[in-house]
Amino acid sequence: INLSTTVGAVSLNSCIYNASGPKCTTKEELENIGKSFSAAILTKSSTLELRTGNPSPRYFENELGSINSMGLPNQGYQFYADLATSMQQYNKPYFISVAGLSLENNLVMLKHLNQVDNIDAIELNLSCPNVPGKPQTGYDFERTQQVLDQVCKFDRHSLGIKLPPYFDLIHFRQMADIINQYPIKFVTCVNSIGNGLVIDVNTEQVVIKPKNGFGGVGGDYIKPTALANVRQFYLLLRDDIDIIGSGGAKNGSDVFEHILCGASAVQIGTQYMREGANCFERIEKELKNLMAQKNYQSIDDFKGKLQSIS
Ligand code: RRO
Repeated sequence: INLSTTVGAVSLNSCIYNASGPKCTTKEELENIGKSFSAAILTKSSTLELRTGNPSPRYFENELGSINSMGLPNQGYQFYADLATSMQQYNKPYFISVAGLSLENNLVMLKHLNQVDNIDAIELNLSCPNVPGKPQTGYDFERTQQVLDQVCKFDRHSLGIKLPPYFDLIHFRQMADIINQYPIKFVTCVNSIGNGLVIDVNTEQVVIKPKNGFGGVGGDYIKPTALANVRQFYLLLRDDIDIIGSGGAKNGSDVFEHILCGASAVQIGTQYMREGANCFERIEKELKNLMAQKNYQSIDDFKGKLQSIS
């Protein structure tokens, strides 16, 4: 059984890797991903300058998932660029996530990263929900078009975008019509569901400190929304744009569902945070077992082949 796949022009030995966010901020965390079964190394979203992020507690999880308002803590994009050569030792692609606080910042970062070797792709985050006063670009269609107009000029590295979840069929179509105009190589669906609220009944309190408890929701809570977004964009985007699934995948069966909806690869966020880097080997085994039961040899045997009820 072969789990190999592609993310844009980049080849991966397996279709499972880390989502940007959990445990991918420091050199040690990225090395850990390098040593694991993760098919790629994807960094925490980076900004022009180092950020310490929002005050703690800023992450909480329960049996159903997670809520976070990290506020983009990261070492600054240059740190992740400087790691690119040493990350080559792990013989897997190295992806940098970029989440500038302005279009101008994104352009500065992409222009510089364009000159750096050994970066296999950039995932431009258009969907951070947690920086007070900064709207999610992906919910502003006009703004998204302006951003893509500019960022697509820097295309030496494979460029993909990370989208927020959408909930209306018209919005899927509007966003797909915009993306289809640009040389985007992959689209990652989805970021956390923004500005949810998790409450502790005992204390009658919110569970995270920033923004009075409002934060991005991940894990089981969001799997149906993530699958719907993967499916919609798989059906609406150009054939040469790969869909990367992200949202609620914690076992082989969840990854299978994402691929059935059309994902070429699947990222693990909340479950990687919970379990650590051993999750990649476990989930890979589970996916292979499920494929064996179904007599599938490769991802292409079932990718996108979700059936409707006739
Ligand atoms: O750092 C964060 O607060 C954060 C980001 Br940039 C993001 O894209 N998604 C998220 O759930 N948290």
